[in-house]
Amino acid sequence: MSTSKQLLTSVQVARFVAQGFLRLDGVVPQEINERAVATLTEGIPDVPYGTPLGKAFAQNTFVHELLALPVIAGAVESLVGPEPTVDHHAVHVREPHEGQAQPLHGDAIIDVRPDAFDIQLMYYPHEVTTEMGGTLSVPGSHLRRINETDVGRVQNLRGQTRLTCPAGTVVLVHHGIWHGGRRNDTARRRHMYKLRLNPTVPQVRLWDTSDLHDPAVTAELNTYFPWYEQATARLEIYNRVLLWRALTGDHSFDIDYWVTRVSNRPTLGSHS
Ligand SMILES: O=C(O)CCC(=O)C(=O)O
Repeated sequence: MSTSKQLLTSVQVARFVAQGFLRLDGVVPQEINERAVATLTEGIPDVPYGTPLGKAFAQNTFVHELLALPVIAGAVESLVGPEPTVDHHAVHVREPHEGQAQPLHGDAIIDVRPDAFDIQLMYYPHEVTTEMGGTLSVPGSHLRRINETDVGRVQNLRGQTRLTCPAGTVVLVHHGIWHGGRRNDTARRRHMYKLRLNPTVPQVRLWDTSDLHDPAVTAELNTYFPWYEQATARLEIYNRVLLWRALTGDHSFDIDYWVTRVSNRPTLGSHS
């Protein structure tokens, strides 16, 4: 197994910008999964806000080993850069036959940062089946600003996904993604470990940019999701262009001229 970080490609980062998540199925070895389930069952100590990631978890902990996996280390660095800080972490449990689902929500108040984002690492150390209350999320929702559970009255949206996955799956999500734990209809507890990371460097070209000009990048950024309204969908693309400009430093990047048109502000004398 390679021990060097596996950075994401531009196409993968563009997909993250469009969809709001990156899914890595079954990437964590079973030995770490088993230790994780035992630790999550016992409970985990708090980590103070702002602790550097490199200092937050002792070497013999499952979190340290999880984050050292080249595929995870590379994906995290590609999105938030080296040495992010820990915002918080938590164990999320869907109890057996709990009888209810969590309302759809975003994990923070409206966050207006146009050129930065946090990631949340969601780790499922055991298999999650359809009946077990996998996390529901709404692809392409992360740039539609909402205030925590104010979106909870929305029950179902076309294109939403309810996670089922093999043991050892990690999903990295943009902090704005709409999500919620589903009802667990089995007799088994469903665990998920979540870690929010804050960048400490500008999030500019942190990934492997060798494919930056691949037409597949624009195709990813131009993806529509079935729950979008016909007109408002364009705002999603517009917001992705703004984010892509920030992430690449290329302020001429556009799709269908939308950002260029809206930012056109000629000043007096500009033709003199
Ligand atoms: O348990 C889950 O699947 C999701 C829980 C979660 O992410 C939350 O409460 O913010």
